[in-house]
Amino acid sequence: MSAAKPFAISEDFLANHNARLEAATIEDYHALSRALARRGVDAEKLVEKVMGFGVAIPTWGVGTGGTRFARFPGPGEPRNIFEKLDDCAVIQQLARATPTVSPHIPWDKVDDYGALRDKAAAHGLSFDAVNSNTFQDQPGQELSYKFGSLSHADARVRAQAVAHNLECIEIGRKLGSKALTVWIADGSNFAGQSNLTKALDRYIEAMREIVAALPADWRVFLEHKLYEPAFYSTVIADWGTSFAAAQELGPKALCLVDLGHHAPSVNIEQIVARLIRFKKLGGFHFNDSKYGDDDLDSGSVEPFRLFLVFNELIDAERRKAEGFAPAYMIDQSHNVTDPIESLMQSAMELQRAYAQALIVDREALEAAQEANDALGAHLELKRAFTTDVSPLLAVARLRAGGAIAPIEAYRAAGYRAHKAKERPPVAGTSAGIV
Ligand code: PSV
Ligand code: MN
Repeated sequence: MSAAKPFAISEDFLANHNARLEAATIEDYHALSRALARRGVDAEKLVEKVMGFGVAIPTWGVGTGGTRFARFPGPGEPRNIFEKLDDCAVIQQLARATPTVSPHIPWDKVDDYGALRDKAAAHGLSFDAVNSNTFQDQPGQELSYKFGSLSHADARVRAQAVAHNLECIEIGRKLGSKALTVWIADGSNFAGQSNLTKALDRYIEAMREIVAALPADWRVFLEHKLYEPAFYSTVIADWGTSFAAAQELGPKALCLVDLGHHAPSVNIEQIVARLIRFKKLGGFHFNDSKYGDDDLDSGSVEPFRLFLVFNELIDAERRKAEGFAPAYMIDQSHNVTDPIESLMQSAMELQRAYAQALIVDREALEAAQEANDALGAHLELKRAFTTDVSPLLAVARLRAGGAIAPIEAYRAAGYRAHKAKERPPVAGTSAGIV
């Protein structure tokens, strides 16, 4: 590897790229502002809200992902967490919606977490929830997670899994994080393989130890998932189990909704509304899916569903729902795209859904609901959803110092080609999810 300074997109380059698009963008923004004003919506306030929107990038998302069949690495992939942070910084530089990073331990383990925190800070980034990993065995690990972790029949395996989560909390403290996300792959593949009740009991007991070790200002997010890798039963399979466990575990335990972790056609926005109602919505892993846990890019398959989720979030925000402070994180696997492009596009789709949900006429919606005007209520949502807020998002990015057109700017800058030269692949690089 060359000792030269790693390539970065210069502010001059960005300014020149923006300059060519600025006049048309402002013109479109003014037209949109006028249209919104006729509906009583102040575009300037929306721009401010959009500028305040942030979603965390998953460190594992900047490497090319894969399936259980294969992974096709892309050029110039980051080879370690420091290079991953460089890529996260570009995403934030151009799209201005991702000021935080969600790390995964042990994938992002280093010797010096102070250096990692400093590197992130130098990029203007900070750390969101730390994700633990007891769904894989690590080299040199004493006991295997093949038959489970926090719910394992063997107390020694459970203790090892608890210890890993405590280590994640310690690492998170050093990184300035304030939350731990726990997803377990525990479950069974055969009817009768596992005692369904005892498995959950053991999980809750193990989680109690983790909750007890949380610093006072920390939260733990329980992530449910219907199936995979367990295909007959999963210990934390659905939001009901997650919610009940979080109730037993107390106020620091909240539920995390990964959009791909539900049965097909389940009403995710209603799950979100329920969790808000019970003060147990901790956060999200955003992605999109058509069949299962596809880990496709946010908003790429079902943008209307994403909008409906944000509609519930804005509804809660407006009525100042008690305990409502969800953490927003992306959790995707980029198998066929440049991960940086996918993450910028996803962050912008999330901002889009957020802005569209903000322009719903809530008084008109409520009036229609109260009058049992089913179509009228639906049309209020559709009016917001079909509004093209792109110029508004572009202006928010421009004012925040980002790119009017992030993907075009990224391509024109040749970032990936530079990284391909700087980062020759090394054997054993574990980029992405396989
Ligand atoms: C599991 O499918 C999951 O959604 C969990 O959040 C993991 O931590 C993540 O994917 C990465 O594999
Ligand atoms: Mn997830």
